Amino acid sequence: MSKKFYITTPIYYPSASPHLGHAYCTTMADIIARGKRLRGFDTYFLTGLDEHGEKIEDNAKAAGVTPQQFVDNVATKFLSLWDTMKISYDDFIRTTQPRHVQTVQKIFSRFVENNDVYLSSYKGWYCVHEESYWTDTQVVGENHLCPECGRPCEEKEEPAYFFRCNKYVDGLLKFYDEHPNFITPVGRKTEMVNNFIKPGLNDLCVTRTSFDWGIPVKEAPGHVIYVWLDALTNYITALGYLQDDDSRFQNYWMDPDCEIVHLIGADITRFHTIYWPMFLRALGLREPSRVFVHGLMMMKDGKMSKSKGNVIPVPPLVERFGVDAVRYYLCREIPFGQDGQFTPEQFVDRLNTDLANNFGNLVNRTISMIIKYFDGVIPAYQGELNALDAALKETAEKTIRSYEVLNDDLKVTDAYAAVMELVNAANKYIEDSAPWALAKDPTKKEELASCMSHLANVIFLSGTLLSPILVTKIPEMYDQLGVPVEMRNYEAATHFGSLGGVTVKKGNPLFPRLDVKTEVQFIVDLMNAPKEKAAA
Ligand code: ME8
Repeated sequence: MSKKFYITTPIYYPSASPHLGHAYCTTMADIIARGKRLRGFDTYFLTGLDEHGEKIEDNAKAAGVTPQQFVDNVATKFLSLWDTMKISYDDFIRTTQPRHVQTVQKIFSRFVENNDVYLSSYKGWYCVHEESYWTDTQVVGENHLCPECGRPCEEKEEPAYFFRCNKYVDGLLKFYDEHPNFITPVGRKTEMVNNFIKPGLNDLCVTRTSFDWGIPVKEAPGHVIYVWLDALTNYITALGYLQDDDSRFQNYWMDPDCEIVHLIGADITRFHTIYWPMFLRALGLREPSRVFVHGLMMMKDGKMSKSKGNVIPVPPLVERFGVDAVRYYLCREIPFGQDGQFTPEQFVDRLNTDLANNFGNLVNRTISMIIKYFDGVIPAYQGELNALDAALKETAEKTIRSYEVLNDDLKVTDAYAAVMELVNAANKYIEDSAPWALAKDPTKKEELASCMSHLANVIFLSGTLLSPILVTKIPEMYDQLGVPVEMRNYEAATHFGSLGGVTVKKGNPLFPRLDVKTEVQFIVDLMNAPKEKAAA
């Protein structure tokens, strides 16, 4: 039976158009999901939108449309971006869908029945932007600024239901201890414990009466369910929890051996690592295996965000450089789990160095040599003839192991860096083996054949390992290398030496070299376009 893997992204607020920051998280989730599918895991990949809450209601009002019209409009932009980025999600949940709304109401009723929530009234500092209440000690300075986004909070009092956090806090700490990998990177766990749990965790306010755009509480007319309770449960409602067909929920969530990973940005760690496990406990359900906190895409002037006006629109970037290049940049340039700064120079440099000079060039050179020396037919693999062959094969096999271990540990950037090291090693192998010299000596025909077959097999392997990122170029590479359709899979590619006797076909370079000056200017213009538009 194949191993199971369930991965999710945050469900984004459709309050504005998506940008490269959103694309970053979803693309990384996609690369991870495709990597698991490639290796035969039973994989399910969920993304979607968090469509309720006061912020959406306010935005819709400002735009002169209903909240539903507003979110329907922004949803098409997200869907179109995921199409552009070739995101292979299995489901796209929107929290306004009846399947979600009805299930959240059932979940809330369970909380009422089990005495996990109680009715009281809430007074606190509310940040509309973060959809969060803060206490007197959490708001910053005299103006009561939101500790998360720095905007002023407003003081509010309203009747509300509260979730009994105290009932679950000890269990949560025990769970952290028993599952040291639950929050990654680990520094984030210390932050949660010291900043939120140790100072004393208040019961969480889980309904609102001050606005309407939310899921109504059946037990209390006038109350809508707090957007974070509504949002977090998407991870189970999308699988069919408490619905007629709950086969996916049973297959993934209820299988203790299924690895469940939530990918999130640091801004929403508190909700995912404190409240979400508590809600699950209250429902008698298992916790996710891991909450992986990825870094933020930064610009020179701070976090890339719509409100800062420093966002990079994705479609023109993809149109110019290709979707594979943008995906590769995101995965390889920003160490997964750390913040990364976008600069046009590094973007162009990364593509030139890794894709054009290193990988693309290896493919090009090898195919040209096979055409020149063997009429285009890849010699059958005969084992390793010399020390150089043996060393290359050993590196290839080591790479497969690292790729699997690093990917399984979500060290995704390192996993792909390891593949690039193999590609580097193959380029160096060409220099060391000097096939042009072997070709001049008729007694070296066998060594020349071995050299070509080693190169073709390293390309077959490294291209396949890169296929979760390079989703359009690897099929092209397979065509150029003459890989039969039935061999375009992980098993064949990791069986070193399986490729031989097939005919290569010279095609266009997979990744043409970019002119640094022209392309940097193109991106700079793209970055300036919104500012110019705003000024006009
Ligand atoms: O918080 N760099 O939605 P949201 C990297 N609806 N990632 C970024 C980013 C950047 N500059 N900007 C945004 C919400 N993100 C809730 C989530 S989940 C049950 C509910 C990514 O639209 C990052 O993953 O504000 C961050 O956590 C998420 O978008 C926040 O999206």
